[in-house]
Amino acid sequence: MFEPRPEDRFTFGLWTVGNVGRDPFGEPVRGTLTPAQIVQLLAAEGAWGVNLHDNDLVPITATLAERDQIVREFKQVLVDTGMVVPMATTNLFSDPAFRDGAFTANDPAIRAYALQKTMRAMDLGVELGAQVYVFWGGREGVDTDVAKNPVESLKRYREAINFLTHYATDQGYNLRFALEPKPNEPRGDIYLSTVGAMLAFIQTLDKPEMVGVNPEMAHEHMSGLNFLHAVAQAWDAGKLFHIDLNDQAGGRYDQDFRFGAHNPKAAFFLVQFLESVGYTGSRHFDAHAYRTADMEDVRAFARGCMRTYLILKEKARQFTQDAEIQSLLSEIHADDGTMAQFQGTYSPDKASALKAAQFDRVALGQRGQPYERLDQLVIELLLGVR
Ligand code: GCO
Ligand code: MN
Ligand code: MN
Repeated sequence: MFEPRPEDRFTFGLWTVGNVGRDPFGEPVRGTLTPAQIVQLLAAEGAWGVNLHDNDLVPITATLAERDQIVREFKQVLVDTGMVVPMATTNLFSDPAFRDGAFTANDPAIRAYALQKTMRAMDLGVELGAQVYVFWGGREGVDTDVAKNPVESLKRYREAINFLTHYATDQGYNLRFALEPKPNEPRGDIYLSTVGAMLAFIQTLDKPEMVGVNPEMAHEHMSGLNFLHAVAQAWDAGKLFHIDLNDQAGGRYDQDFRFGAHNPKAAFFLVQFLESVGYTGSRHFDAHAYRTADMEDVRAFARGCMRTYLILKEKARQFTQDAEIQSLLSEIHADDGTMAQFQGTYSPDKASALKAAQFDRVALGQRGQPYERLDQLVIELLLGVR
């Protein structure tokens, strides 16, 4: 039970299990794995696919000939392991050239270089089969607002995404863009910091239909926000093109914990949501093992992400089968239909009828809701005693 299968659509970034455990205070604790070794490890643990930044596979210093050979060999590894690459992205944050950002950098040459690098990385992603292209603006921000005008930055960001949607269309690529918000780290403040901000920005683009979001659990939690609500709004807008699953305690550094490691209850409601609405995209884990992990523990980390998802999916199924939970839910959602005359689409008649209606406000205010009982049932379900 809880063995991952390809239809579960579990993916990891090359950079996740490949994380060597460097942090601002310490050197790497694990050796570097080659992309081939990472793909083999993930395939052995039951993942469906692997995602990558251009430079996770092709070093930034590689010549065109080296690039082609690396890609050829990597494609063979994919064939050998049966793994797919559903998503690709650009590293626009590691190289010193991007110290002031990429699309929003003040230096026009850096903005142009960032566009060039992204077009090449899109070519690479498409060559590997990617259909989703992620944009995480890790350094698209400031450490001090004296550096950039925030409106000008949005204009630059918009211009870059527009340019790239036109490029993808011109090339005939079957690619959808997924913009990934984050509030901070590695910049003091990153532009378009939340899913809500990103959704509003998308509507200002030339080709909004091509662009959606890649919400990340840790990123919304870093802002103290409810990830489920962010995902639900993206879904409602038809913009949930991808998702980054991990975990994060509020008020901490950027932790990228194993999915469900910190807040299994929030993870449960998220899995329940994704499964019940019929989300068909990747379940992508953007997390990494604790710095204390050795390679065996890194495998345990990868297995743990997928197992927790599947366990929570099973809990979501039990939730729908649990008579007590379901009867409380029908009590909560009861509707005798008498209010329907006042609700739904506006009409002048409805509005006058509603204005004239009598409500017993005091009685309405006396009615409670059994959310304590219901929530405790959820807790007991999650704790395994139901
Ligand atoms: C982070 C981000 C990244 C992106 C990745 C793919 O906090 O570092 O979540 O891991 O998701 O660059 O775009
Ligand atoms: Mn992140
Ligand atoms: Mn991410």
